[in-house]
Amino acid sequence: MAKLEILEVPDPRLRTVAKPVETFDDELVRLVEDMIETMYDARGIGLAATQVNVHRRLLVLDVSDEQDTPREYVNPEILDSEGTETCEEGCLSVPGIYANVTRAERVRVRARDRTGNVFEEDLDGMHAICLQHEIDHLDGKVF
Ligand code: GNR
Ligand code: NI
Repeated sequence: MAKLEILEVPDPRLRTVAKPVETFDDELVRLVEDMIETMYDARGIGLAATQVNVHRRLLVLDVSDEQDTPREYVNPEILDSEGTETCEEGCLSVPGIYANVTRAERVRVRARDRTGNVFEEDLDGMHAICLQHEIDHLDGKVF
């Protein structure tokens, strides 16, 4: 596994809109593993591929207290969302800055894992907030 460099503002590469992952190969498996390692090393609860200068639609997150439950979402799509919630968010690409962001409180997401298996989940709390934060990165947005 390898730790990847995290881009920081005002790097214009953070504004790139990521394209779908089309090939589920060993290189993708390695990228997912490296992103999980990079997220833990940086003490983040999520990381989007955009932040490591890979402009493909995948993200990892781990909102567990023990930081032992990494999750991966390849080509995530929000199918449905409900409610609103405002949270003070941080971002590894914007060190030292915290901003109040309002997002959906609950989301239903469809995505694939590193092997291409499709799954759907209903998320709430930090899990929902973090997923939406990471999808913003894939769309070239930084809070
Ligand atoms: O580590 C992170 N913490 C965080 C806190 C509140 C809302 C969102 C986040 S995501 C952030 C890691 C990051 O920058 N992911 O892109
Ligand atoms: Ni971020």
